[in-house]
Amino acid sequence: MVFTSVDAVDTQQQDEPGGRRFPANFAWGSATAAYQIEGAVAEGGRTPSIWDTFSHTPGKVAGGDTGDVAVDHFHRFREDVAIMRELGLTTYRMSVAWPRITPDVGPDDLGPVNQQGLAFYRALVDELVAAGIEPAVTLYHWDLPQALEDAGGWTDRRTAQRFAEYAAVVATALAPDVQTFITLNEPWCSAYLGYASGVHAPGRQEPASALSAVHHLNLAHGLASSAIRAAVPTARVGLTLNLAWVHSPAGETADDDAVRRVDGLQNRVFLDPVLNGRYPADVLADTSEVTDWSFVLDGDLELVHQVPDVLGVNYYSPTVVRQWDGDRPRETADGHGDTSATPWIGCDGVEFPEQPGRHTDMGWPIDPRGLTELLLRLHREHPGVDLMVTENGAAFPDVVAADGQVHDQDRVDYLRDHLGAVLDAIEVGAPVRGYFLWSLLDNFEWSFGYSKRFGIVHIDYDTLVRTLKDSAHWYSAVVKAGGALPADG
Ligand code: GCO
Repeated sequence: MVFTSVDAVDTQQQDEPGGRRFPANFAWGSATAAYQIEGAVAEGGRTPSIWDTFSHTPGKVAGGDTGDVAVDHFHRFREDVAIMRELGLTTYRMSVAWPRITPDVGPDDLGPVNQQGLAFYRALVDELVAAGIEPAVTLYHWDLPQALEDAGGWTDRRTAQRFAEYAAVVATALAPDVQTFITLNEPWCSAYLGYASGVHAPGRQEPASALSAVHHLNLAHGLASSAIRAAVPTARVGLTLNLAWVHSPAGETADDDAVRRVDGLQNRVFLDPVLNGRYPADVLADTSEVTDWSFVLDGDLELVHQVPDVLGVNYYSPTVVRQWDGDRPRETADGHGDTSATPWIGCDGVEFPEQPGRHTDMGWPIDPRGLTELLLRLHREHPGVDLMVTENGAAFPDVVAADGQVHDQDRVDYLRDHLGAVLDAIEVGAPVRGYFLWSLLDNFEWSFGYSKRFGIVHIDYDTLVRTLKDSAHWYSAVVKAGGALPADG
């Protein structure tokens, strides 16, 4: 299948006139997530997730938006697959909504498997395969069944055990058409935004709970990896992390401690246990006033230590930090929303300064170098682990122009520059196997609701009409040219 067939980088292929080219068999896709696009929240036997509860809580999501209808992908998936086929995409990263599969799950019992829920994903996978598009399935993109949150959510290790059982059910049902199963998407967000800053579901502001969630999410990855490998020995198991390229504006040694703390909390607290079977000692020390980490039980690290066959990297923006001098108001431009509670546990001396230069509609600075740096770091520190860019993209305030088109040149520029950054990493040996653009469609952008547009396909939220943006045409041209990157926009 496409993810496994890139053996070596053929640097001879870079001699396109004025341009550069990706390796043959590089996987070209787009990514979405269930709650952000499906809608139909009460259909097909689905029960509520934490995002249903959160989005229906006044004041949590911009504009009072919810995922009740989203972009109605549940009913329009054939149209959406047809768009991907027209674009020439070779792969698609989608997620499965856990409450569709085991709607009656409780902390001690997975409950019956909902065949209607499985049938929806089966039909979607069949449609993709018929279109020549290889699905990669994320098992957890944040829609935890509400009943599990009511019993403690990710602060309770039983959630990790039930997750592993659910993962095996999905893998068994969708293999062999699906060969790549990504356990978790961005556990950083689930833990810190969900349980510390509270800007994401379930909206708790409890730092100790957030660190407990970090461990139980790591445990969930480990247990689910083992369960999937036992159920489907041929499966490729992945893990997607939103890793950060952390650096200080001037590279001053005075900022080294700030860089170390943020790198620990964002990157190493996930990478080290999963890839090396241990927690970083400095992170345990940095957070010792918040928790003694006694939720890590004997034997847990052996369970967590499941090296993924493919490590997914989600990259949008660099993370620039500085040591705060304590004399002036601390800058908090970390790109994760304003809140009275910080997601940065144990980072009291750190500030996140505003960045000069171009920003996306999320207010995120644009700097493609971070993507190259991240891929090279992973290659250097964890050689032998295949990499994929499982998300990369940008929000801009797109409008349909008088000619009926969406001229999103900002997004084209962003994509061209970031694909160039991926190529920079590949050319010096990073084993990057594919790229998934975030996102195929405009969609429910979590606490920002529908106010931020990440799609290469525009959605009219009144009519749900889909319109290909200029960026969709541009990306399609790159894919259809076999990964030839034009020198200009
Ligand atoms: C995340 C998620 C996506 C987002 C995207 C843009 O990173 O938050 O994986 O669901 O929509 O990243 O913020």
